[in-house]
Amino acid sequence: MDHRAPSRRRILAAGAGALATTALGSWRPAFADDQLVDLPMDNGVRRLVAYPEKRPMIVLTSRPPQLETPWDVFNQGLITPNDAFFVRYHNAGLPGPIDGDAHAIRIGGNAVAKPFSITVAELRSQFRPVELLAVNQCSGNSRGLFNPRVQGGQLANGAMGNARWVGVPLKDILARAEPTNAARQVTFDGLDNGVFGGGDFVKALDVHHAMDGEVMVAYRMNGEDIPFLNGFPVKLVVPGHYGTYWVKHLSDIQVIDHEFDGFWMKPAYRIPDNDCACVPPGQAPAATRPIGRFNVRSFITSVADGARVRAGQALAVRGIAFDGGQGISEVAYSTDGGATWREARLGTDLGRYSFREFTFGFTPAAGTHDLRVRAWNRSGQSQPMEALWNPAGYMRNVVESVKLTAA
Ligand SMILES: Nc1nc2c(c(=O)[nH]1)N[C@H]1C(S)=C(S)[C@@H](COP(=O)(O)O)O[C@H]1N2
Ligand SMILES: [Mo]
Repeated sequence: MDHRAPSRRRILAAGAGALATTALGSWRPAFADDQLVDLPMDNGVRRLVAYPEKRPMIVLTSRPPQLETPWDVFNQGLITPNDAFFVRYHNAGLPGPIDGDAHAIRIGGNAVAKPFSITVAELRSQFRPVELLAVNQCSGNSRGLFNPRVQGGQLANGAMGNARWVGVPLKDILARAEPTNAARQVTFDGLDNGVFGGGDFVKALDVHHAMDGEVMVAYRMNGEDIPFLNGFPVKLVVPGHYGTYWVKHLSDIQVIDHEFDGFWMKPAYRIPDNDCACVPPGQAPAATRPIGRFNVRSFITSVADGARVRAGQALAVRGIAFDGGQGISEVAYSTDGGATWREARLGTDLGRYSFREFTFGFTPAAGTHDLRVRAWNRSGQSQPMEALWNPAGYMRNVVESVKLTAA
């Protein structure tokens, strides 16, 4: 059992009780729906709360806000609405109010000839914008489903989303600073801070990745300003790569002549340095590398695990697949627990970084059925039938099982 849609989830009335206030000024949580959701894991009961600019979302932590997208959103369209897009922060020191035009980004470091500072208003007017549909997914998406369990945010499958990003290629911004031959990496820092001054969230990319023309400083998300909790006014978009690199409230970019080894690059956000990025449960990897591109995933979105349907009646089954940027080339489905497979129909190709829709028809006979989907990308990479394990609970991409009963 890998996920349940809301119809199947136990929706429980929440008891009275206030959450701690957040760093969001005078805002207090409003229990508009007074609902709880029960994710398919032990201790999976979470509160649904509507934060600023957000519909009721699954709360993992409230300080800082960490919000998971309710599963039914993924069946409503291939673009994840801004008010339903997941939220992840490491530190509770969120920025105060930000002027979205006057906010400045500094570009410097010991490997540029001409450091400069630019406001978001100038970024919009002085550079040619690009647009891209791309999935953002947390490295720890689905971590709560690991068996054996691992430490860290106990997420189900809702720490992912697909959005249309508009911004300026990082390459064009960096070029203005004239990187020198010594440039090795580029670091990215945002306005949020550790509460006691430590632990500031800083990430790094190799300079040739930063200059690939796809990495973008985005200022629009689905045709609107980026919601505050998703990084207003500017965030780094790193197509095909895990969310950890998508630095929010971006304020400082440095081109440096060495490999950055700040905490959030080392020891955090590293995976076993082998082909499967996995180790036998309970073991520590011999060597690690920074996490990189998404692996292949696919999900049925139109049928909830545990659903009951009419026997003999045709079902139109639908879902989503994505990968780290090769593009999805095939989705296979099974209605007998993986014994036999057939090819699903792929929907319109919205770009190799986007969710891709798939559909198939199925007329269940009376009894229980175990539906599975498995996707491939254009490099022939796919999903494991048995879940892989690593100590940090990253990159889960096992073939999911959705059980339904027809009567
Ligand atoms: N400034 C800042 N940016 C950040 C983080 C953070 O803690 N601070 N967390 C990262 C992680 S781990 C993820 S998964 C994504 C989540 O992006 P979202 O909150 O917009 O969905 O933001 C990334 N960017
Ligand atoms: Mo993340």
